[in-house]
Amino acid sequence: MTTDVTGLHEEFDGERLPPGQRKTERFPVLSKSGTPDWNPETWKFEVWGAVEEPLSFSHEEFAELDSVTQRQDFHCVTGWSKFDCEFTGVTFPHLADLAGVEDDAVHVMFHALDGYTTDLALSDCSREEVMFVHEYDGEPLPADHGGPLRVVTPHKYAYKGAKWVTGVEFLTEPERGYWEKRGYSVTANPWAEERYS
Ligand SMILES: Nc1nc2c(c(=O)[nH]1)N[C@H]1C(S)=C(S)[C@@H](COP(=O)(O)O)O[C@H]1N2
Ligand SMILES: [Mo]
Repeated sequence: MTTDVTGLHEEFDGERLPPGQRKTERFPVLSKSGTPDWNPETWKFEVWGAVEEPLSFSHEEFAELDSVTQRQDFHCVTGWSKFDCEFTGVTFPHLADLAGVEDDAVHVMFHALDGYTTDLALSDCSREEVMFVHEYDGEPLPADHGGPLRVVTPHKYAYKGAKWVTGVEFLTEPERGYWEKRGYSVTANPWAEERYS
């Protein structure tokens, strides 16, 4: 079953195509550096910080978590949007429940294999459409698009979705990620054109 969340722009009082974006049929690849190698034997995904139960999953263990499939739009801050991506993965709220988020957690940092980081308020992550994705259009997520595992954030510009994600850190005070340190918006709402801060 596929849940269609391409209508979420209504919540932000915007059109499906956010202002200043153009629609592309391709799925461009955008990375700060190249596509990192990963080893299925040693790959780990970890949850730590302000949680009751820090978690660590092998690739096999992560694959056993409950997955859902959603149809989502994807908005890159450089100006392209791709509609109707089918992503399969584990929702952020499900993973947060497994770890038990502490009451004083307010912010989240995502960590990735290429050294990329990105930060987002916990309230912006606690949504069913924020997912840890391992399949795209029914196939294993291609390495260029962040395989084996990436985050997607259809209500935010796509730099909030860490490719090659290896961990989630729950923070009691906001910290800044890779692009956020370089002047990109922390909140990144495409319908308010929050590109820079
Ligand atoms: N680990 C990592 N994740 C990343 C990036 C990156 O450089 N490294 N780039 C971000 C940016 S700016 C965008 S637009 C999307 C691009 O995803 P795509 O290459 O699948 O289109 O990934 C985001 N996640
Ligand atoms: Mo981007």
